[in-house]
Amino acid sequence: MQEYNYIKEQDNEVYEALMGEEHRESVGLELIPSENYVSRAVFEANGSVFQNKYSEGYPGRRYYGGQDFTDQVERLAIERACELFGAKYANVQSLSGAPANLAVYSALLEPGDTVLGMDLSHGGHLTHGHPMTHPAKIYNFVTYKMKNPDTGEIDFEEMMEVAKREQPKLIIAGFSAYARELDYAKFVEIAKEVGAYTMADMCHISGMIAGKALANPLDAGFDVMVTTTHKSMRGPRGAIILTKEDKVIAKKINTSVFPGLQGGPHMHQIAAKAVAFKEALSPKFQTYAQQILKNAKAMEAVFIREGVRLMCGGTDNHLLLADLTALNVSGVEAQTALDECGITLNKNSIADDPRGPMDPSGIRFGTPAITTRGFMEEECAQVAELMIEVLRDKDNQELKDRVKSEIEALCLKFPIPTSFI
Ligand code: DSN
Repeated sequence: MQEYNYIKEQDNEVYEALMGEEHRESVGLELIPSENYVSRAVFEANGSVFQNKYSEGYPGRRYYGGQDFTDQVERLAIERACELFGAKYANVQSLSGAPANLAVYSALLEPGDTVLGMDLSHGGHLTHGHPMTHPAKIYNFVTYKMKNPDTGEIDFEEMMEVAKREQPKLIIAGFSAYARELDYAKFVEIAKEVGAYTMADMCHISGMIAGKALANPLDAGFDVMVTTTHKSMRGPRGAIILTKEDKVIAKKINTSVFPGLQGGPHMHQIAAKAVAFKEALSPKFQTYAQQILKNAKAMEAVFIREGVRLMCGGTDNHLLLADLTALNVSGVEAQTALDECGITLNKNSIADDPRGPMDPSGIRFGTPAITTRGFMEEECAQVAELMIEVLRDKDNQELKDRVKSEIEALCLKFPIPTSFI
């Protein structure tokens, strides 16, 4: 457990909240597929002296003095990000996923331009055009869907038709609730046909791309790739934007991030990204990335065996989406019951969900965080079995108490690691 001696001494209220969260994370399982645990080295960099510095601009071209070490650490982050993903250019200043996506839109589009992205209800992300977002007020978003939610097959014929009709300037591949590998070459083919840029929003799966366990969209010819750094990458909260080799696009993106959308970069976060990227470059990270996928398959096997409907028919990546309609449990009820047992996941809409987004039919869960803890297929299957037991009898307090004890025992056996090496 982390010591917070200075906070303890001067701010008891925050100290209590910190202790509460430390305890919650140590005795419960994190199955939200976008969450993870960072090493102490990443923590240290994120809480470091770089927090104190303003560094508007880019290495070698800053507006303020005193930049010897900010330049050093930002260059390290850039070099390592490029090496990880086979890119020539990287912007490592973007604060998180939503601003990173907006930075790419602002770099490549004019207000009113059309963007083609995956429908939110079929797995796309809020920032790919949900009407409540600011980008949706600036750009015209149109969507593509899965042809068959039970296999996850994307309807590329429809996508081509929509692209020809709507003439998008940008086509997005990427998702936050979709469980199959994407055929990136197909996206590039359609984009070429209509003269659109391609952007891969790989926030969820970048850890597995970095770890060579999943395909890299930059290798298939994507213009730009965006990813957060705190999900399967096991880095600090933040994002990066990568360009394979087009200098003009990379320059537009840098200008769009600063001064277009942001002021001083968060240098402590950039230092922590550099530390995380070094970890991700190690062979151990490749083993981790492979294990995330094996663990998701182990959970998939249990859900399929028990007859629970999985969207996409299963998973090729780190996440699973279960439709609980047949179990007569809503996503909210499932989330609440499992939370009581120390299993944290999120309610989630299923494709064309008949229920609303705040009370959807499904749950979304995944394996990056439990794999960081050291879980293998056996433990993941055990967790899936416990989940299904609870879902089938969600009001049984005795059962939930027993499951909670079993989860706590697993957590004790697999404590959150402090060191990456
Ligand atoms: N909130 C993240 C997720 O859970 O997918 C993405 O923004």
